[in-house]
Amino acid sequence: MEEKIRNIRKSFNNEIEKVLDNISLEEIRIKYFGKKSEVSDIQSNLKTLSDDEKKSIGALLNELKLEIGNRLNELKSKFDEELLNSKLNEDKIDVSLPGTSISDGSIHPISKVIDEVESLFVSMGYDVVDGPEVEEDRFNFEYLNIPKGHPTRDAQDSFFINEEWLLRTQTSPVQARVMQSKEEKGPIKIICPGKVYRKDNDDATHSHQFTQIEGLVIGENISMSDLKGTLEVFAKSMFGKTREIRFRPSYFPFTEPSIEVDVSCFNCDKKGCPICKNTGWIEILGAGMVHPNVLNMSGYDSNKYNGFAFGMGAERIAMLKYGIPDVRMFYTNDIRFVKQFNRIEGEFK
Ligand code: 2U9
Repeated sequence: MEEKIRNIRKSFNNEIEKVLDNISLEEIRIKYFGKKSEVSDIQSNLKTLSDDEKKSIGALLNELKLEIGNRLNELKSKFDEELLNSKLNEDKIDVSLPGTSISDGSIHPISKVIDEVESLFVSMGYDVVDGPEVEEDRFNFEYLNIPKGHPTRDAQDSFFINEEWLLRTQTSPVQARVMQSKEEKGPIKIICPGKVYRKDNDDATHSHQFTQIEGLVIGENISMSDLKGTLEVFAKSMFGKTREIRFRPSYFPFTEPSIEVDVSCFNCDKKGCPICKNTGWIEILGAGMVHPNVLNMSGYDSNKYNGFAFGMGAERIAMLKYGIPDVRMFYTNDIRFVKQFNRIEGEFK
């Protein structure tokens, strides 16, 4: 066996001299250290030897293994380094070349409006809530005081999926869900932004899909002046601190009384201009005191609780704020359009 070990050493030393790369190095490693190698053979035959032989042959074998292992590792490091150096030489980097410029992304104007409205209302203690876009008839209509046969259902012309399910026509079902799900009926202060769908023919001012932002406040002794104060803060924050608001009577099934809210024209300050169609005022949203039927249907005692609600189209707010003439511009994915909103930051401040 001693002879065998000597021969292995000899042939390894011969062969290793001829190895020039990692591939042949690996072949040698398998040949000398693999399961079917002579080294492995001797190792497994050690148990057949006498105790003395085991000691001496075992020591020789360990010496050989150490020698071969060290040499293999040495060459592996050498070849790895050579490989790395040749790669570095091939891929020479000219650090003086100008870099590839990465253009800035832009936030879509609708997202900007949502972000601005959200942060304003959050600063006034509101929570932001969202809900499903595929909605049940009862949440989209019934619990909002729009029973089957109500004229509003026709006017809204909805995308029905089947008898019970539709694409929501407003974000109000989100508020209805919050009211219904409250185990202990108590105060609520939420805003709900999201996409809504109506069967409109698309033109400069209509889109079959648009974005609503609605708000709901429920509590005890909430008054119309709470609503007015809240909306005044909103109008000043969105359209400039010298803005005024006015209420006009309106009708929505879910609020009573219902109002439409105008803001004094930010372009002409009520003098009259094409933006306000010479009226000095621009309609920005609808609102009202929550209808007692809506409160009762969601388990609130309308003798104890009341509240206000408001709703706006984010597209309309963005069109006014940024002077966008056509609602379709929001949805045609023209990067040149979106890029313009990199520059505009709080221009009414
Ligand atoms: C609940 C109770 C009341 C939400 C309201 C409006 C008035 C409104 C329109 C503005 C322009 C929709 O985008 S638009 O077409 N919305 O005028 N929305 S009050 O009232 C609610 C909502 C939920 C439970």
